[in-house]
Amino acid sequence: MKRVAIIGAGPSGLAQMRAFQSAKNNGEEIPEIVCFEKQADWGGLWNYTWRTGLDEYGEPVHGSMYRYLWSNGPKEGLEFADYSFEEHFGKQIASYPPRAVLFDYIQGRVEKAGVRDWIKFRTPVRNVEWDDAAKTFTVTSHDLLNDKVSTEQFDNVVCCSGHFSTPNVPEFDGLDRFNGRVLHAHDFRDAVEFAGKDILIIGTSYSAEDIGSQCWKYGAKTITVSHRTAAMGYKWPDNWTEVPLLTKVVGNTCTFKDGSTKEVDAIILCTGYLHHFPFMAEDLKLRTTNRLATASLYKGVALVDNPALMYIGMQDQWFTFNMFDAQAWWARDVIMGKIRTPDTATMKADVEDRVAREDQVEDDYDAIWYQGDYVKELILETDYPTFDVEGACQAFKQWKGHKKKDIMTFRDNSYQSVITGTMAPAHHTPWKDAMDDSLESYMQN
Ligand code: FAD
Ligand code: NA7
Repeated sequence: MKRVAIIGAGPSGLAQMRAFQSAKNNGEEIPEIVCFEKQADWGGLWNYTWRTGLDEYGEPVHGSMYRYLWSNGPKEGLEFADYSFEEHFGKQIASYPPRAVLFDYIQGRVEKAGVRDWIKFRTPVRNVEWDDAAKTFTVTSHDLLNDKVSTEQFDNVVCCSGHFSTPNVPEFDGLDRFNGRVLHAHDFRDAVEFAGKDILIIGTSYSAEDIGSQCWKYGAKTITVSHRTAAMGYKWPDNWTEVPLLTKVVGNTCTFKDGSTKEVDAIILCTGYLHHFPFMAEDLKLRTTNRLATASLYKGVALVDNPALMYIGMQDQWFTFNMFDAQAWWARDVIMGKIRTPDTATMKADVEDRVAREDQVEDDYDAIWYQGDYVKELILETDYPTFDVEGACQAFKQWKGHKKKDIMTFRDNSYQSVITGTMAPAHHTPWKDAMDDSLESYMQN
């Protein structure tokens, strides 16, 4: 019997386990699965922790999520095709659930599947190597609870360790003498800390937009967002300004590329994350930037130089949970011999084609459909339940429109489920006034 190691029990690793369990349910003989998870529970980033820096075992804290985080895109774009929100909650729910609600939903499917026993919690993978003669991987892991290091052989490894955890931290002149607090988005936990403060955010992507919005919602005095490439350009509240890139910091005074200045109390670096796989041997490491067409992955999943190793969820993400599912079902079928990977030259050409097509993408709408087409391509090759991917793209398009209309009210909109066809109800309270982000409060619709 084949043995498969899954690294990480976040949404991608859970998708991989659900894919195998679904084949087993259909009467197929599946490989032995061992999932290694360094945290004490599943859910990946959705498993909130107050900790920052190192955890109680001296391990780097994985979590990058913060209190009061609500989904930054409509749930109708990420719904599992085999487990709808209505199946989980017994009713349709509003479109932008807070973290705790999505965490509950993610858990529901795998609790039903009964795969928890496949996971070794509190067990980080320390090393993965390929033995070309034996055609096996040697995986070394560390059981932190018993302080025991073990080595095992596997036929395949599926790396689901995420790529929004290791911060990308640029340097700016004078930061070392700044008189306030400097932190990366990875270490941001609670907007209340910044109530009444003047804050500077560097970056213009999701973290910048959402952490800025959180700070605004919870009472920051002013928000200044500094961009390297272009301003976000939304209609921001009056106490929100967009400025060019930070050039230097003297005391509390920040100077920007256009010569303008601003006194701030805190600087939050929303400058993205690194794909970081310190546990992989050099020849197995995925080296890519955060983009739609990841380097070196055939079909965005199998490592071209060694397709026995798969990476799930390594793309920049419009689609998330349902894309991880599409990838996981495809990886499962490669591992179970139902899909054959072609020769190396053909796999390389596939990557080049994906990169070239991404380079043609002109705007966010093109990017949404590019990734939608990718999801469609993968699900056509497996028995993952077909769903209306076009409808999910349309939900993302409406979402973009709602953000352009009003960035502080976009979460008050509702969309139609592409799985059940039901329209989401409006949430009982507008997002900007909804301070309670608990599951209990959200379910009171
Ligand atoms: P992760 O969720 O990062 O899980 C990876 C798992 O691997 C973790 O449990 C980790 O402990 C484990 N792991 C890592 N290294 C090892 C190791 N060496 N050994 C063993 N285990 C290991 N997506 C959305 O759809 N909607 C949102 O609103 C949204 N908001 C986000 C907000 C923030 C702040 C961030 C950072 C991301 C957000 N995302 C959102 C995107 C997010 O990437 C996905 O939703 C999802 O969590 C990715 O799942 P994953 O399993 O690939 O990675
Ligand atoms: P992203 O989406 O990778 O964005 C990173 C941002 O950081 C982007 O605006 C970059 O600007 C900016 N950046 C990166 N390096 C620098 C330097 N050196 N100077 C200034 N600005 C810089 O990361 P996010 O954290 O926003 O989002 C990641 C996930 O978290 C996402 O999926 C969400 O769901 C939540 P650029 O445009 O390249 O000039």
